[in-house]
Amino acid sequence: MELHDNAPWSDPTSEEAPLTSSGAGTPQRARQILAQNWCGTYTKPARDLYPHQWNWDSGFIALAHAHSDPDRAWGELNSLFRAQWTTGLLPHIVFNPSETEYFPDPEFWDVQRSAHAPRDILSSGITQPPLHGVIALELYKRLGERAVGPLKDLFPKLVAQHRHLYHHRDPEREGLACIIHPWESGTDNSPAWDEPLGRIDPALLESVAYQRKDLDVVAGEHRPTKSDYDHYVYLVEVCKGANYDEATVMAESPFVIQDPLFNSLLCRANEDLIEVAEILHQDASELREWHAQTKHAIDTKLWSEERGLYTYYDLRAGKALGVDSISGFLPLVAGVPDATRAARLLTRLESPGFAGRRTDCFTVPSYDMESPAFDPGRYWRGPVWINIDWLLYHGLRRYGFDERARAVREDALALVDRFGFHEYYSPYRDPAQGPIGGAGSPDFSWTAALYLDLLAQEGGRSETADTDRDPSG
Ligand code: 2M8
Repeated sequence: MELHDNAPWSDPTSEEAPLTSSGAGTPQRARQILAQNWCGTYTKPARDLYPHQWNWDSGFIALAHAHSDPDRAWGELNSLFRAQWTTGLLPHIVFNPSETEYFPDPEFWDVQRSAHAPRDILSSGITQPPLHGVIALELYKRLGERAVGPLKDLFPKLVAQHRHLYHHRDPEREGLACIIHPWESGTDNSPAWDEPLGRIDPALLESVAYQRKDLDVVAGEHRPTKSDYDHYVYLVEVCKGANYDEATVMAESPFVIQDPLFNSLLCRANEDLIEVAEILHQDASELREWHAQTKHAIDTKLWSEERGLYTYYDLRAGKALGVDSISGFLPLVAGVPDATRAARLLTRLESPGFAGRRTDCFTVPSYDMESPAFDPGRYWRGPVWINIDWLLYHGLRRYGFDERARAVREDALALVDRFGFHEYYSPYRDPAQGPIGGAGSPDFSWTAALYLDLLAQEGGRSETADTDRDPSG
C-alpha cells in the first residue's frame, strides 16, 4: 500500500505541516463552522472547495439547523428545491452566481440545452442520493407541529423528486433508479467505478478541455486523479450531447448503474414520506407502490450471496459489479434485509476489511481495506466519512445491533474530537500503519452538522473531557 508521506495530513502529532489549524472538535466549533459556511440562503459544504449548494449535503446540514434555527433548516431545503427541474430532477449543485472558484461551472454544464431546467436559477444537470424525504420526517420528529406548515409546501416537491427517478431513471420499471454519473452516487471516487469507467475509450477522453480548481485548495493526494476527472468531464459531455434527455443518456452512455446506497436512500425516503403523507392527510398510494417495489428489487437484484453484502448492477455491461464498498451496507437503513441477511451484513461489517473488530482502526472505512484498490486517504476510496457513519448508525440501530451502532457513533465522534471537522479521515489510528488524521477540506459542514446530531443521540455522550459539549446544538 502506498503511503502518502508528503500529504499534508491534519494529525496534530504529525511532523508534517498540518492541513489546517482547526484543532480539536467541540460543539461550539461545530456551530461556528455552520454559521461561517451559511451564506444567507444555504450552507456551503466547505468554504473554498465547495462554495455552491450541494444536494445531499443540504439534507444532512438541515438536521443541525433544526436543533438551533428551524427556519434555517427549511430555508436550506427550500433553496435547493427552488432549482428543481420540471421533470422533478433535483440538481446535485445549485450555483451561487457570485462564486467563481469551482469547476465545472454553470457555463460548462450549460443546462439551458434542456427545456426542463429552471430559467432563473443556475444548476447542474444531474442529481444526488435522494435522502430529503428522510430529512423531512426527521425535522417533523424534532419540531413536531411546527413542522406541518413547511412540510405541506415541501411534500409535493419531494414526491416529484421520487417520481422523476421512477419515470426517468428506471428504464425496465424494476423499482431501481439508475445513476448516470459517479457524482450522482455521492461516493464519487469509489473503486466501484473503476471497471465501468475503464471501458470508456481513452481517445474519447482527450477531446474535452477543462481546468480543475479543486487542486488549488486541497492536496492532490486526497482528491481524484486526472484520469478520474477526465472521465467525469466526459460523462458530463455525454449528458450535454443528449441535451440532458435522460432516456437518450441511459440508452447511449457507458455509465448506467443501479447503486445500493442511492436506492436504499430512495427506499427509506419512500417509507418516511408515507409517514409524512399520513401526518399531512395526503394520498400515499403511489409512495406505497414505489416503496414495496424498490425494497424487493434491492433485496433480489442487488444482494450478493457470494460477497455477503449488497452490490451494484451495471446496466450497460448487464452484470453485477464485484466490489465490496460501504454502500453495500446501506440497505440496513431502509430495512431491506431480513434477519438472516442482516446478520450476514453484520459479519461482513465486523470482518477485517471493514475494521469492525479491529482496535487499531476507526470505523467505518468506505472501501474494503483488504482490497488492492483501498486507499486510506483518497476521497471515497477508503477514508471514513461522517455522513456514512451517521447513516450506518441508524441502520444498525434499526436491526437492534446496538453495540456495533454505538461503536460506529463513538468512532465518528472520536475522529472529530481528535482531528477537527474534516471532510474525511484515515481509518488508521497508528502512524506505523499509514497516514492518520483528517483530509480533504477542513471545516466541513456535514461533519459539523452530523457531529452535533450524533452527540444528541443515546441521551448525549457519557464520558467527555470537553465541558463545552452541549448536545442540544
Ligand atoms: C463531493 O463531490 C463534488 C462533486 O459533486 C466534488 O468532488 O467536487 C462528494 O463527496 C459529494 O458526495 C459531496 O456532496 C460534494 C460536496 O460535499 O463533494
